[in-house]
Amino acid sequence: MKRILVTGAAGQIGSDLIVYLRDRYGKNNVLATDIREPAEEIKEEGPWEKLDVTDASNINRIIEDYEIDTIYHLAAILSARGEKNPQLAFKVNILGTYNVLEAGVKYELERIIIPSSIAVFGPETPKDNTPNETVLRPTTMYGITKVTGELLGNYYFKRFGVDVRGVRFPGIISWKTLPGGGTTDYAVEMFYYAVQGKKYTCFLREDTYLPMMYMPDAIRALVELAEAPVEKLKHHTDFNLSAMSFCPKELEKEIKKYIPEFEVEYKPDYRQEIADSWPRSIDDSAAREEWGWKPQYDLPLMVKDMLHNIGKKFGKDIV
Ligand code: AKB
Repeated sequence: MKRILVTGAAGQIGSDLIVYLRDRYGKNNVLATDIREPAEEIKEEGPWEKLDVTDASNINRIIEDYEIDTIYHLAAILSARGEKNPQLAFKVNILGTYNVLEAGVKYELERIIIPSSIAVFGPETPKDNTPNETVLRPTTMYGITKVTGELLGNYYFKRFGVDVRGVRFPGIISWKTLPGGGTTDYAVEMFYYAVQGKKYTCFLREDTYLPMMYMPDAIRALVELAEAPVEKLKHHTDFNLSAMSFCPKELEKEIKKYIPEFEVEYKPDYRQEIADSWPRSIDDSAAREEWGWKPQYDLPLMVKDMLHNIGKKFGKDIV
């Protein structure tokens, strides 16, 4: 029986992952933890504990109390927030990951899943169809911490036999919980403005292509990788992952098919430089070959589902 600890459970990915894992492994077998209070639904439907991942003794206490054998370590400071406070990003992302990996050794955990990001790439990386093995010289603190996390995870696998796995997520789009502090956040914000009949000011240029993924694919990717037989994996912590690539203008046009009066203006800020340092599209053939990865959502399908669900949140029947 799996006993799973999820860090960062109140965040964008965590709040969807918790529901999925509790359905799959049983409500009481999935412990939600975060430094912030999660949504009521997460607290009511299963166990939850406050956890600061920079505090190793609290991680260890929780693993012992709940007899944890698997960790999904999501707690992290993302790219844009990380540029506002690089010291905090370093502390949370590097120390948090180190504490989780050390706990993996101490408690002989069965598996640790640590998402990485397209932020591991930098301006010198090929921009189109970016290969799995390529130049990793990020220019953001977030990217630097994610490269470190990938390398540490591979090291702990080889050196201590801890089964650490991870994917390089593109921008994740979802309707349940807003993302916080990322460069790809515009792709979620745009929907909320459109549905509420408000004009949106986009912080990226209209032609900025970035790799993106819809949340149901992202959750499935994490769990499919977590459950893949280890002998099939040549990579461990650093799988490229792809689903769709679009620019803000294309997203605006797709939303306008349902909400024609929607207006967007483009005023790039400091996040443009971050976006310009990342790939436009990703080659994910290693994930496809080694554990059968295949996305289900493209841009039109994602937009339809997002507008349906965000519409419902605001009592509007858009799709
Ligand atoms: C961010 O924009 O920082 C994240 C990411 C791509 O990892 N969404």
